[in-house]
Amino acid sequence: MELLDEMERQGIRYVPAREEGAACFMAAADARLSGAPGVVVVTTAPGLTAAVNGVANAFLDRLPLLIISGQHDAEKYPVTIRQALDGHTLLSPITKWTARVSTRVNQVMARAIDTAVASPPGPVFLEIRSEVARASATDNSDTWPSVLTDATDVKPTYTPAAVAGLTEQLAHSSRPVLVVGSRVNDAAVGLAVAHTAESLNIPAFTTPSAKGLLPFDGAWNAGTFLNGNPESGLVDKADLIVVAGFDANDIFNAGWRYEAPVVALENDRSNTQHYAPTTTQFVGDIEALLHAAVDSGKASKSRWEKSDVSDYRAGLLSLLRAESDGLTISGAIRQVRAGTPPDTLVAVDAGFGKPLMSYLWESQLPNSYFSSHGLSTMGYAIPAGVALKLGRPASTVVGFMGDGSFHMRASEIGVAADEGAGVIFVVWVDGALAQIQIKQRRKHLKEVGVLLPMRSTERIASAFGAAGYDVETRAELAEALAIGVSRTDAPTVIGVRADNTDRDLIFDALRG
Ligand SMILES: Cc1ncc(C[n+]2csc(CCOP(=O)(O)OP(=O)(O)O)c2C)c(N)n1
Ligand SMILES: [Mg+2]
Repeated sequence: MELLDEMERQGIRYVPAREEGAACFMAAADARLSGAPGVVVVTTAPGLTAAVNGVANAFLDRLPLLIISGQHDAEKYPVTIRQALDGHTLLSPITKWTARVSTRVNQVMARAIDTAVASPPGPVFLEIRSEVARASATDNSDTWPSVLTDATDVKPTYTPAAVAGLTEQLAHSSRPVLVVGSRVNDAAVGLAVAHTAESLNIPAFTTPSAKGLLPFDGAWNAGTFLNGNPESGLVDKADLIVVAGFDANDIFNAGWRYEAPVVALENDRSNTQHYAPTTTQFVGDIEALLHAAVDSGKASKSRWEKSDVSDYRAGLLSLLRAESDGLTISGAIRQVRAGTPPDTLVAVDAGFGKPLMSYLWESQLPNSYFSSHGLSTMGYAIPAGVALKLGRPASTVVGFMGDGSFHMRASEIGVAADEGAGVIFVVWVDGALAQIQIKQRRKHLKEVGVLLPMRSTERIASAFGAAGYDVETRAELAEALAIGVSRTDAPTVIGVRADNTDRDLIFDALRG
């Protein structure tokens, strides 16, 4: 309470979420959008336990977050029973650092912020005991600045040997592919990858969290690499896989499918996953390394044809039933894309629609596709969508989710309504936890606990202060979407009752 009081005095905007996990999703989305750590303030014990899902999301997606909670006085803590929990032990597996803030507050904050943003970034937990919250700082912010505003990033460089090594790998390959992952969150690296792809005729993919880093209409942009069935049609033919900043936190869990050698380009040495069988790793300035490799002129054009990529992408649309005349989820995704501006930001929930969004949503700008990648938790898209709209009010923001996620998190729509955030939420209303129901069916198990009531989206939305629509046709979707795009200061919720007859076929096509 002392902290909130001081924040108000300092003019720091506090957005009250309805629940702490949602607050963490908001802060993590804001962190990724802005590049600065997100800050979440929660109450002691139950505030921390409720936040756990959101902290785990930031941990697995490597997003910098400060989670600040209160704690009983040091004198009382050992004998307090009610609402006394050891937050450090609770959060230690899902944070980079936990600390008890002392009155050397500037020094502690500097360490906390640096720890949260250092590669790979992640959450830091700060506990402020009551007596510290009431005390004055014993250090001073001139000597101990919490943020080094004049810190200069000296880019790592690459060696001539690295250029020669990468060039040689490319020169010996007749069909390489490129895959860009989430550790490259830098538009310049995306452009260097695209330049390499264009210069040497190499199909280039991004993993879902790196969507938008490659120019979306480039002839060599092969779309999304999810470690799924569809793209194996192309990648199976590759004799070299060059991955840049590849992180396995946002692809299907299936084991690595390919036998071609993997060459990894990394910004630093912090990627220790060994998920893909990497034979060679080059660490340094990926952008400069790729440009130097292309400019060396020693790697010639591959044997891929542009039609290999365009045929693959056209096949994907028919595989995922994106061009059916009726209202399928895939078709609706494409319809929403066509009806929203290029710089639209999206937040995507776990569920049957998530891989469809990964493959089909065309992100036209870097850092415009948000999801709970690593944790893949339900209940993400509403709070993340609200944070994106608050962070970038001039952009259209769309949150996509199943009805299970919607029922889990609907109360956070009230935050969008209260804050005047004109987010559009698209809900796949199918009366089921479909992603689980399909798996039960495939294993010939009983379908237990996977049915939901087909609730009215209009009524749930209006209960939380938003306009809601239930749509069953493409024309109704177009109408509701146009209203949502034009309403910039209040949320709109569109319940899409899609034709799901091909759902099991699509699931098979994705995962095999
Ligand atoms: C918090 C959380 N609980 C459970 C799951 C497991 N899970 C993944 S998808 C899914 C079903 C989602 O249902 P819905 O939101 O209606 O989407 P649908 O698959 O029906 O399109 C479940 C239960 C999860 N990812 N996150
Ligand atoms: Mg559902």
